[in-house]
Amino acid sequence: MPRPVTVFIGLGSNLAQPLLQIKAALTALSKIPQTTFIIDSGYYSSKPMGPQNQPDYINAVAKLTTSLQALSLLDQLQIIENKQGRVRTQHWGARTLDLDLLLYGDEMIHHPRLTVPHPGILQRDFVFLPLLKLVPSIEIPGCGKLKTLINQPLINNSDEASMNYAATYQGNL
Ligand code: A4P
Ligand code: MG
Repeated sequence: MPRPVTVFIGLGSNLAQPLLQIKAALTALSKIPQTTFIIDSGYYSSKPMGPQNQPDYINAVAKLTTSLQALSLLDQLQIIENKQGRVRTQHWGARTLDLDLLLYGDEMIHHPRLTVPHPGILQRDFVFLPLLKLVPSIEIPGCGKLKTLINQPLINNSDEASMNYAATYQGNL
């Protein structure tokens, strides 16, 4: 059995009772084979990134350890998304559940199905705020300390980052 790897999953929902969707997804994450649920960040509300004619989001980040390979973990995440009624329509459009593999140990993965670290981490406050809440000193492989990176003006001037999604901590609802 390979040594467990610490991973972080980003959760997002803005349809069909988003808070319940996120709660159900956290329960489902805790049942993934060869995987242990460690902690979640609590819930954050945020304005939509992408098309604005969609409801606000609930976001969270979960920390797990797993003995699954990264692609097998992605398979499990997609099974959970599909079970919770995810239909892929518009890019960045409304969804019942989005599960992103943010970090897989200290690995950098470039695969047609999987890019890790997730390329949106630094630009999305609804991802980096919960991540920093869980691990204030967290490092992004290939980049450096997250806390330092999000304060660099170059990164925060990119198109996506020029929007502030105003992620707001809602506690453990
Ligand atoms: N894929 C590659 N790398 C990864 C990864 N690290 N984790 C591939 C998960 N999947 C990864 O994803 C498309 C494909 O990406 C997958 O099949 C997988 O093989 P998708 O979720 O089907 O496609 P998408 O939703 O059109 O794109 P994407 O990039 O996943 O959307 P995002 O970036 O996740 O953004 N606004 C707020 N406030 N909060 C949100 O959570 N989320 C989105 C979706 C838009 N606006 C939002 C939020
Ligand atoms: Mg996604």
